[in-house]
Amino acid sequence: MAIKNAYLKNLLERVKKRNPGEPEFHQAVTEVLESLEPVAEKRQDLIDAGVFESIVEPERIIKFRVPWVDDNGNVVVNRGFRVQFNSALGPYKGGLRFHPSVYEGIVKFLGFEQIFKNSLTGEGIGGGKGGSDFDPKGKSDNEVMRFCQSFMTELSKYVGADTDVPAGDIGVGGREIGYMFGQYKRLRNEFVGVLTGKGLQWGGSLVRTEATGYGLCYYMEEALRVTGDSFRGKTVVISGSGNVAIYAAQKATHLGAKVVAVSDSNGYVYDPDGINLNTVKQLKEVERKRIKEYTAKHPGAVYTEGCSGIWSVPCQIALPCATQNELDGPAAETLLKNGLIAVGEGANMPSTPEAIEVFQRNSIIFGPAKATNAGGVGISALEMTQNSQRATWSFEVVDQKLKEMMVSIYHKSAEAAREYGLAGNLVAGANIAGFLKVAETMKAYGVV
Ligand code: NDP
Ligand code: 2IT
Repeated sequence: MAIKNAYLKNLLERVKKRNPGEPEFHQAVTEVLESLEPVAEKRQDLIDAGVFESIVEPERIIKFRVPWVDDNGNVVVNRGFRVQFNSALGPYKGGLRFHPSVYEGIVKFLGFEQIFKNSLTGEGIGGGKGGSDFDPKGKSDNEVMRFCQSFMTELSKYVGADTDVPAGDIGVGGREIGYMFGQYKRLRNEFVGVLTGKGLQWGGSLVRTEATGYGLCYYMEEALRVTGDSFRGKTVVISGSGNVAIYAAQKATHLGAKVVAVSDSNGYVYDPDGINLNTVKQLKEVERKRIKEYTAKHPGAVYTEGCSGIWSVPCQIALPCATQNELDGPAAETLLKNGLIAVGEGANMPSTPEAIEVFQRNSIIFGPAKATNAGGVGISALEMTQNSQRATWSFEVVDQKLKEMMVSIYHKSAEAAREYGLAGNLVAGANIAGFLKVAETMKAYGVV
């Protein structure tokens, strides 16, 4: 779908020119501006206020050296980033990704998506993202600790409980958040909610660990429900085997589905009896091993090298929960041939534009990442609220709030799509609903 609106078309060209060599950022901006065409047509006031111009430009980008010493005494230098994209609705909020593929374009695409996602949660949080090209894989706990301490030593100058509140993402879980929180507390002599995803003894919220995966399933269950369907009795394929994938698998199973495949960056396992989540958790959360090892405990399961083959496993519901652009056009066609009815994105931007086109053309229920995976950051915002109040809410209370948030995000998106003449298009609906709240706020602030 090419942009026809002359103003948006020109803006997109300028974004590409101004941010060369950043294809993921171009992809994320293109999708949002395409969705916003009917808004631009109706709302000249937002164009005049400079909102479209401003929203594609980060408020601030911080880029820094992260030196640390490995177990052999060698000095290693990584690169750290924090993109503070938009603070119209509240403190910058978004995860930190530690993965060798991280560079400015990845952090910008994630930070840009985060603006609209965070708006959809209904909480007061702006959009940001950060990370490093550090690879935690194969590193000792001490190496990870030294890296995290060095990373936070620099990052601490720019973040704060009312300024910018990072959290986890790929390669950043409870262990890394602990090392970074400890270092921040030491440097600043302040015990404050500067990070979310903390341990339960030191300010973390119940349900934050489960929130992204559970939230994804709550959104998809609502999307299925309005068509008279549900997860019950469905076969589900989930890519990844990290935080999002594990808890998506757990909730899909609670809801009566059978999850038959999960993956990591090396390959995927297919278990016709249904994936045993205790084994996956033990392998991934405790032993930090490869998914390949799953078959040692479950001889009926089959391991296949190469992660992209997972989409050839027949299923009715596909939940991509690993990384960006992991599900392409041909994979979408294969899923379709094998009886697909719905796709819910747990990862950020996991489907390529070609894949989304295949799903939408064939009336597959397609839940886009910035709506479907918003439960993680949504519960992060509730962690911030609990920290401000020095309160601790029960699992049941937070889980109920998560459910309500995800159902509300689904309906907000569906309603915005209808209002702008794009009924059934949950991608456009999420982009429009997420955008409008930020845009009206930016307009109210004037040119700042
Ligand atoms: P984890 O690090 O816990 O798990 C990531 C999983 O994806 C691992 O199985 C990993 O395999 C796989 N993976 C990562 N990179 C690649 C790659 N390049 N190719 C193939 N597989 C890959 O991260 P999360 O579960 O937290 O994050 C997964 C996705 O969900 C990301 O897109 C993230 O941005 C998104 N997300 C996360 C949220 C959260 O709260 N954690 C919230 C919203 C979105 P391996 O171990 O081999 O690297
Ligand atoms: O992509 C995401 O929304 C996250 N990684 C979670 C961010 C957060 O601040 O909880």
